[in-house]
Amino acid sequence: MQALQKQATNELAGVSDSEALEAWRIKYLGTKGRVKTAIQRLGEVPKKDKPAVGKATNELKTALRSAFDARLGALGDSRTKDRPAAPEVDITLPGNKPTIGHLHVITQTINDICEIFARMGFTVAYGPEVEDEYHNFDALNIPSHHPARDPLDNFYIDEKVMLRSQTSTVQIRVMENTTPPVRIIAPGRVYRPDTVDATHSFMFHQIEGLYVDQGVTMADLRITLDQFCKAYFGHNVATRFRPSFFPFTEPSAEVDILFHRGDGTEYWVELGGCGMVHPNVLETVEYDSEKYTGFAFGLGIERMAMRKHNITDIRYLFESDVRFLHQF
Ligand code: FA5
Repeated sequence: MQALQKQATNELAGVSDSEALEAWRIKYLGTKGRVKTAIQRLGEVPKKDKPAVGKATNELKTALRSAFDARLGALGDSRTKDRPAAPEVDITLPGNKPTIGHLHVITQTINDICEIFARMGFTVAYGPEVEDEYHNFDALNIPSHHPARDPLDNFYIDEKVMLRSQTSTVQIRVMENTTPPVRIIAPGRVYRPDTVDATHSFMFHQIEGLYVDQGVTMADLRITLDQFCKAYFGHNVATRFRPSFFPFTEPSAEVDILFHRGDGTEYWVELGGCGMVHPNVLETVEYDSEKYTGFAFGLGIERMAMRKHNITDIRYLFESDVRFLHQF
């Protein structure tokens, strides 16, 4: 016992860091350590010597334990004998990088669309999302009895103020402040209490286009939208014009774009409405409708982003699941 104690104490004196101290603890005080072995071997001691040897073993254990605690304190280690070693900080490990965000796919789409129209000479205009009935309806030749004004089909704030249901409002706001020619596009959010499904949302984005000058024709409209679709979707994209009706354009059309399902089948999705600006609208903003003609269009931005990126459900765009959004 004395020899063991001497050896242990000598070794402990040479310990200079917590790693060596831990190795020392395992060697002498660990569950398979020298002290434990000594205790286990008590059985081999003759009966008459047992009390003395037992006592010496206990004293050895206590002595080494307190020598260990003293050394632990001296090394400035915050561990106590009952607590496991605190994890050491490895300052060479790479840190956790903060996630870097990027523009939402809808914002990217708006930027891309604006850039294409900019090349065709269109400048970007903006209008308010909280709008009055005059700009959302009256000035657009939508009479007070028109079903599109139904309170159930719009988000009214009070009798005369609403969240705009279309970006066509910006046509009026721009023409009120500009003498022709006018050539603008107007991207932005619009709101409608539509039932939400794979292609409809209660809040979505449109891009309005307006070109008023002398001699503007429907052929200009057709070629402008065709060129735009080719520039944005690629040269092989199929689009079509369908006759339609809007109070603020005459004649009016709807422009559709071909979508492809995974199983190889195809279907048309309506991208937006368009037409020649109605003379009543031109007169409302005090443009001479005998002298000037113009075209206008309003396209759904989500539908374009979905077609471009093969997104099958509009709701993905607004659920803000970053795993989805990171793909674009
Ligand atoms: C209009 O809003 C007209 N202001 C378009 C227009 C402008 C016509 C200028 C003539 C001249 P419409 O209600 O069809 O038209 O909406 C235009 C497009 O917005 C639709 O073709 C579709 O692409 C998109 N859209 C309409 N409702 C929703 C919805 N609930 N969710 C997502 N996109 C929608």
